[in-house]
Amino acid sequence: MSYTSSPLVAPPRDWWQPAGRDEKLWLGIAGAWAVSMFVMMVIIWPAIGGQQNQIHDYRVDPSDFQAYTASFIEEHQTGELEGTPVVSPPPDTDIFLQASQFAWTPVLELQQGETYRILISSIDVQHGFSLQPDNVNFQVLPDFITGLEITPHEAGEYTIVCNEFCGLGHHLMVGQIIVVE
Ligand SMILES: [Cu+2]
Repeated sequence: MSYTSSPLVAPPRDWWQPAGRDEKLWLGIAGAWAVSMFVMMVIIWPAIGGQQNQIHDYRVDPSDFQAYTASFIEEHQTGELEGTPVVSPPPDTDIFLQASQFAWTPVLELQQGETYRILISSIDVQHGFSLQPDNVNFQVLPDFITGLEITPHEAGEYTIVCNEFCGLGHHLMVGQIIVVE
């Protein structure tokens, strides 16, 4: 009785033999695929379809950021939505969006077709900015501002969800951007 195909028997020790033809072929395909994905990520995607967000990063003290957001709200508040201030800023001002456990402050009301610069930061722990139903995603960290340049092309209500687990109320952390015509 032969046991050569049993998993208990070590396979023949021939790993030092030169790679076979099909092995070389698969390595070649995998290598070419990796290079083409890299080229797509760095060159094709940003160039075609505008899928790369314009992001500028700055350092900030969380308590300063909180103060900037408060004075921004004071200056441009136009209403309130379920306890959160609604702000309608002109396009040429710096817009502040503050992430905290467990809220996005304020609700932003923006004009369709205008270009805005939104400065986003956290005043406590790490959060994640995810704009629904559009596919805009990035991390929001205390001490750093993420400056996002956006031009909303379609009117409607957009939801911001936190996609980085930030504590017990994480699932309640929902904000809003309203785009009006
Ligand atoms: Cu969060």
